[in-house]
Amino acid sequence: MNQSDIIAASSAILRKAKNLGAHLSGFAAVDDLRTAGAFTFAPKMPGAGQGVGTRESDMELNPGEVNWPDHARSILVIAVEHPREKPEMDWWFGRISPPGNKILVNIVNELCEWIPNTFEIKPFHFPYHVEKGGIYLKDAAAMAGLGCIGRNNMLVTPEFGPRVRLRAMALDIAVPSTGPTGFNPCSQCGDICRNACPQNAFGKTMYTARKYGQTVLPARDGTYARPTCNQQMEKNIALAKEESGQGFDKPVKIIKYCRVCEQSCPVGK
Ligand code: B12
Repeated sequence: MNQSDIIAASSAILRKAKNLGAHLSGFAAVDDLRTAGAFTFAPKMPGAGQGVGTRESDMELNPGEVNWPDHARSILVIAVEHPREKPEMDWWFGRISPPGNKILVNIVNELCEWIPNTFEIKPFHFPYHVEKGGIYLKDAAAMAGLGCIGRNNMLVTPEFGPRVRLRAMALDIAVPSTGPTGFNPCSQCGDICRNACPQNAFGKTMYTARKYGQTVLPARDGTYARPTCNQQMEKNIALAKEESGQGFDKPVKIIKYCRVCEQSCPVGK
C-alpha cells in the first residue's frame, strides 16, 4: 500500500471502529511501544506475572515480558466507556468476564474480519492477558492519543476520565500514530483519587528511577503499590456474594472489583 492508501485506510478503520461502538480509538507504532513505560518496566518489576488479573504463561515468556507478533507494525487501541450508572459492565459473573469486556471483544472481532476483507492489511487480535500474548493497554492507549496516564495510574481520557476499558489489535502496516497528546489534567484536583484509595496504595514511593533505570514509573512517580492494590482485589473476591444475574438461571457469585481511584476522578464528569 502506498502512503495515501494507508492514510485513507486508517481513517476508514477509525470510522468503522466508531460505527461498531468504540467510543475512542487511535493508532500507536509498535516501535514506540517497545520503549514505553510499562513495556520496559514490567519485566523488571518484582511480582510481575503474579496476582489478580494475571495467568500462567503458556508462551515461554519471562514475567512481565510481551510477545510481539513478527508482522505487527501498528496497534489499533479502542476504548468503551464504563459509566458510573452502569457498574454491572465491570462485574465478573462467576468466571464469566464482564459484559463491558464482551463489547470490546466483539468490536475487535468484527474489525479483524472487516479489515482484511476491505484492505490488504493483516490484523491480529491481542488477548487481554499479557502472559497469553497481550500487551500493556494503558501505555498503548496513551501513545495512541486516547488520554494520559494519570496520578491514579490509569488511562485518563478527556471525554470519560478513567472510566473506560481497553482492547487492542495489531496491523502489519505502519500507520501514522494518533498520539501522544499533551493532555495532562492531574495537576489540578489535589490528588482526589490517591486520597480516596481504601488501601492507601499511593502512600509511599515504591519504585525509583535510580533503582529501575527509568523515569516513567507506575502512577508516573513510582508511588502506585501494585501488591497493596492487589490486596483490595483479593478482598473484593472474598466478599463476592451469590446474586441473581440477568441471563443466569440460578444465583451466581458476582465479583465487583474496587474502582475508587477511577470513580473519584473528576475528569470527564
Ligand atoms: C495486571 C492488571 C491489574 C493488576 C495490577 C495493576 C497494575 N497497573 O499493575 C491489579 C489486579 C491490581 C489491577 C487493578 C486495577 N485494574 Co487492571 N489490569 C491489569 C492488566 C491485565 C495488566 C496491567 C499491568 O501489568 N501493567 C504493567 C505495569 C508495570 O504497568 P503500570 O502499573 O500501568 O505502570 C506503568 C504506567 O503507569 C506507565 N506510565 C507512567 N507514566 C506514563 C506516561 C506515558 C506517556 C506512557 C506511555 C506510560 C506511562 O509506566 C509505568 C511503568 O513504569 C491490564 C490489562 C492490560 N493487558 O494492559 C488491566 C487494566 C490496566 N486494569 C484496568 C482496571 C480498570 C483496573 C482497576 C480499576 C480494577 C477494576 N475494577 O478493573 C484497578 C486499577 C489499579 C490502578 N490504579 O492502576 C484497566 C484500566 C483502564 C484505564 N482506564 O486505565 C485495564 C487496562 C484493563 C481493561 N479492561 O481495560 N489491574
